[in-house]
Amino acid sequence: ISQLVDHIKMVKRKGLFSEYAHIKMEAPSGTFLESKARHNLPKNRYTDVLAYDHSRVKLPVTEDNPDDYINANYVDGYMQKNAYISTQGPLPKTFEDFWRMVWSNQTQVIVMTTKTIERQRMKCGQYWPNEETTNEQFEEFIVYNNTIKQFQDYIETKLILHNTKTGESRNITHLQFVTWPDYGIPPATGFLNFLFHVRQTQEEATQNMGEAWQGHPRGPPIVVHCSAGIGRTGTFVTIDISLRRLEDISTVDIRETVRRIRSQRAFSIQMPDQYVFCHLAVVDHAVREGLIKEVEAMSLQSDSESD
Ligand code: PTR
Ligand code: PTR
Repeated sequence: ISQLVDHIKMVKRKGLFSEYAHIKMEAPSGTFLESKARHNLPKNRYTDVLAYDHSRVKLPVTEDNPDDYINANYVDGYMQKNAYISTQGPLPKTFEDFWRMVWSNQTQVIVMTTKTIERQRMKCGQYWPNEETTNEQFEEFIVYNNTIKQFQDYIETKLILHNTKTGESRNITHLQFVTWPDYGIPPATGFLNFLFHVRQTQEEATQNMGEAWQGHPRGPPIVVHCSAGIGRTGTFVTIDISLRRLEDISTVDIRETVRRIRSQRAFSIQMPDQYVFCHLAVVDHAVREGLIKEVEAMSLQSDSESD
């Protein structure tokens, strides 16, 4: 049976490719004026990956930092406004901005789906101290690395973010998935384990916040980034939203989910294979949880096909 499922998945792939091609053809639904402003250009990792004005994250303005721009957008989750912040891999020039964003959004969990260096190219700056018991200062913030724990496909680092201006410290969990090539797709099982680890961490962190958090019960925005903050980040967010919906009302609508995400973080999901992977991951999860049998998994695949 599993060979048959694989075969059918292969055949369906063509339909999903064309569905994705249609989504990709849609024109952007907003402007990128701040991203394109001359003084902000050096803050973009890629000249062609910009942040919509209408959903961009604005940094708190202070006398030392009069500028509110960072290449990051709020993205809604399943029945949850601003569940995520999708952003590019920080540049040395934007490390401080990144930590200001984490602080001002009360973020507790950072999801990183890239390695800092891939194929000998810098994909993301080393914006956190990556050795246990070391620390690093970024303007008014000191970041301490408390512990590092290795898992098969990812690394969990417990950080403390100290704000020297207010004297407060917060626990931040940094979860880095390390087996996902850019423009490619990750191992499904490893990816799902990672996603559920992220959720568990966010849940615990939100509980621990107690009164300090007054927003949605699922907590403050999770910061998600890869290199550009669109391909792998978009895939992560799509699957998380789709699984929430599946758990709640037993359906998925991956096409609409991707379109909605793209209306907040432009260009989310970069490769046809990533779009297909969203479907495969949902099916894998559903089979694993006994929500559907393998035979039904096939019809789920065909439901999500368009033409
Ligand atoms: N201009 C860049 C390039 O293609 O090199 C844009 C880019 C880079 C787009 C990486 C997507 C990328 O993948 P991800 O969003 O997964 O880091
Ligand atoms: N270097 C990127 C790429 O080739 O994928 C540049 C790029 C980024 C091109 C986004 C197009 C993009 O938009 P869309 O995903 O809507 O095609």
